[in-house]
Amino acid sequence: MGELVADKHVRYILSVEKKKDSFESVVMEHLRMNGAYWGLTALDIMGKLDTVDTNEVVSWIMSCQHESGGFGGNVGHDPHILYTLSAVQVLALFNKLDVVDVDKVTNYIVSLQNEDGSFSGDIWGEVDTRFSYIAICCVSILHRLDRINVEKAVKYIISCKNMDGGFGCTPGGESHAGQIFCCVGALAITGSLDLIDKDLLGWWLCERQVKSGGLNGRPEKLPDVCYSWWVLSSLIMIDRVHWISKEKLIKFILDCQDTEKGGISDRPDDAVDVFHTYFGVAGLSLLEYPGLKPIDPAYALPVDVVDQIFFSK
Ligand code: GRG
Ligand code: ZN
Repeated sequence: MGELVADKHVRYILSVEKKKDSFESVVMEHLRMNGAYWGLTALDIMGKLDTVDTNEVVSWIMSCQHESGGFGGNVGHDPHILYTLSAVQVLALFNKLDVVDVDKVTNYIVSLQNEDGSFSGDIWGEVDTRFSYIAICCVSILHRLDRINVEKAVKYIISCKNMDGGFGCTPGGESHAGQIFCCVGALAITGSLDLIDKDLLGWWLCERQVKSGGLNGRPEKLPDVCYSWWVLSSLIMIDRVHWISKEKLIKFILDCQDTEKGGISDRPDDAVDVFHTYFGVAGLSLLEYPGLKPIDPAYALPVDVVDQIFFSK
């Protein structure tokens, strides 16, 4: 079996950041904030965050903040809860949360909670359990969980639970591994994991492993490296990770590397991108692959960063 070519992945991530005119950068322009989170978190897990200029990143992030308190995907873009979490996560990576007006960001998140406990993604109102996770994760990092209605938020998430043990994006929505990560992560952060039938959900999740060792996001779908994050983190949070073959999954992820130019793709022989490079490296970290920092399955941040947030006061 091959090895993780970490040095090449570091070089790949840094090169994408520099090549602002490349195809990938143009496509990513509107979600640059998410891209920054993926790339920088991957670098941190590989122990190479010090190759980036902290002040440059922090000042760019702050220039993406809107007067409402939310952050946009890039300078001058409209704020959205998706980018707001990424901005807060990246500031946490650099231990720079003190530059942000915590109450201003919190007020933006609080303004997006609906009467039924759900969260909208922005002023346009789309509701999704992704936004419940993001809101809860974000205010928790900011030590402001008490500012949202946690009881209602949890109740809404539970209303999105299906008979198969999984969760969808809204009540009645089909179970999907991405939404399951969001719901399990939100329940983990709020201390509500006892509301999950762990054996039932664990069964659905471990059935996501296919012959090649990779994981898919729903029955009958193709495996994809990003589910090494969505599925695996969920299995860890409910204590059922021993229900899949770790060795086979490690092999699948390593097979998705571009061992010459660096980067990781969704499945073997596809083109690499920063998103799957992050999820591949994060998945390997969850699998305790040697040489990588451990990552927290609920906050999606390195464990030392989470410890810094909660235990440094
Ligand atoms: C901090 C890690 C982190 C996340 C923030 C944005 C977010 C919260 C969570 C997204 C969860 C989600 C819905 C992930 C799924 C992404 C994905 C690969 C969607 C593709 O779905 P389909 O149905 O693909 O197009 P399949 O694999 O089913 O063919
Ligand atoms: Zn994917």
